[in-house]
Amino acid sequence: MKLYYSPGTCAIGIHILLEEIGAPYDAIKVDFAARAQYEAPYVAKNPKSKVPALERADGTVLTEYQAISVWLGLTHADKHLIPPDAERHARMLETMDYIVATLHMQAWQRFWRPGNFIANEAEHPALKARGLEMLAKGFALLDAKLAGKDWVVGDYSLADPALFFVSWWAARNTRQELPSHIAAHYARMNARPAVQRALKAEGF
Ligand SMILES: N[C@@H](CCC(=O)N[C@@H](CS)C(=O)NCC(=O)O)C(=O)O
Repeated sequence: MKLYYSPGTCAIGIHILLEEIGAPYDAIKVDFAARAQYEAPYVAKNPKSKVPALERADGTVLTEYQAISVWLGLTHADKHLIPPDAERHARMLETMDYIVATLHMQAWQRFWRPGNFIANEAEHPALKARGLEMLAKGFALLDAKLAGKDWVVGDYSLADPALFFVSWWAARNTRQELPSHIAAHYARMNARPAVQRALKAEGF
């Protein structure tokens, strides 16, 4: 397998899962500073010009955190990254969708890329502030759900690296104080050897 990533992005979530699974893979850096995601060699791999992308042994490429993580979880069932019961399986997907579709693509996007929403730069500070406000609401919701649990659905699952990357950006990039249960989850994630290996591989 080949993981296409750029350091500091949401691709860290899949990077962590690959380390948890322990199957052989190559991590291939896409140079965002050089805008390599928009150049022909990478566009041929992933026309969406995004990371993460996972190239499998047959040469096909899978994109989107949820699709890649579910595929990894199902093809490495012995690692127990997907809960066996319907309730927790559904709750895991519910949380992943909220993190990816709302916290990442709506809240963080407003903060990182206000120009993707409104061209008028005078409106960007308000848009960025709105992004952080949406994020705070999301963290408060997830914090309440984490009470009394070490991991998102009880046992460690595909949802935990997703929560990690949105928490990581808040803790590292914008120095926000995380609510207590999210902060404890973030500390537990940082203590996992797979997380340390993935961070180190990306230069952190
Ligand atoms: N919904 C996608 C989001 C992927 C995404 O937006 N990745 C960002 C990095 S965090 C990216 O590659 N951005 C490159 C660009 O927009 O130029 C997923 O969950 O995998």
